[in-house]
Amino acid sequence: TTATESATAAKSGASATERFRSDKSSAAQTSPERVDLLAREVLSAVHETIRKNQVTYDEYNALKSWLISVGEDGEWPLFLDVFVEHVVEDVATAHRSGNKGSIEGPYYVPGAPEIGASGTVPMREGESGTPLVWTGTITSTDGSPLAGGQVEIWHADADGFYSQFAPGLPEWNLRARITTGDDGAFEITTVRPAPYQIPTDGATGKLIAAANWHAWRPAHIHVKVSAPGHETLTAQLYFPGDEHNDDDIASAVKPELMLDPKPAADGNGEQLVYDFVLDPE
Ligand code: MBD
Ligand code: FE
Repeated sequence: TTATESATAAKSGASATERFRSDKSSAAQTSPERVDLLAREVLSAVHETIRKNQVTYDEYNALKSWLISVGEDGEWPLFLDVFVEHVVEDVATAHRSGNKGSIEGPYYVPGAPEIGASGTVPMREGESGTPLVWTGTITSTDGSPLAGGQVEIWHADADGFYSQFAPGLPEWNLRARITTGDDGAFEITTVRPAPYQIPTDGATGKLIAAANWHAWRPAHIHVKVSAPGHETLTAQLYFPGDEHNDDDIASAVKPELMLDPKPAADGNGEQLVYDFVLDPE
C-alpha cells in the first residue's frame, strides 16, 4: 500500500462496475415483451409510492441527485446486489432440492488460482484472522460423490477488504479454486473473515445514513460450487453468534448457510465440516 492510496467507495465501485461489464453485461438479453411488462410494473409501483406518501418536489430532487451519484460512484453493482439480488436469487433457485444458495454480490472474480483438492488459499505472510480448516464433499442429490467438482472461494480479510477491490492487496489474496478427486472430497485452509461494513463514503452509504440504517453484513465466506452436469451453486456461509446474522443489510443469511466451527484438534485455530449437494442439470 502507498501512503496516498486508500480504500474508497468510488475506487471499489469503479472496479466492481468494470468487473460486471466484462463478465456479465454482454450476456444480458431481455425481450421487448418482458421489458414492457416489467418496466410498467416497476414504474407503477414508484407512482403509487409517490401518491400514497404525497412525495414533494424536494424529495423528488433528492432522489434524482442521489441516483446521479450512484452512477458517479460506480455503485450500481453494490446497491443492486445489496438491496435487490436476494429476491432474484430466491426466485432462480426455488426449484432446487440440493444446497441452499445466496447472493453472489459485487466482488466475485473468475479465474482464481487452483489449489488442488486440498490446499491453502493464497494469503500474505502473517495474514490476520483465526486459521480455519474446512473439510467437505461435493455430492449429487442422489448421494453420489462428484469428481471434478470445483469450489471457488473468496472472502474479505480481517480488515473487511476484498482483493482486487481495495488497494494494496496481492491480486488473488483470499481467493482460490479447489477441484475434487473421485471421492468428491476437499479441504480448504484459510482464515476467518471479519464482519463486513459496506463502503459508507459512497452513494449507498449515504442512503443508509440518511435512512438511519446500518451498513453491516455478518462475516461471510463466498463460494461458487460447480460440477459437470450439475447446476452451479452460488452461496455464502456464515458464523454462529455474529451480531449481524439477524439484520444483514443484504438480506442474504439463511439458517442452512450457518457453519459450525470447533477448536482445531491441533490447537491452532478452528476446524469445520460443510458439505455441498448439487442438483443435476
Ligand atoms: C459484500 O462483500 C457482499 O458480499 C455483498 C453482497 C455486498 C457488498 C459487499
Ligand atoms: Fe462479501
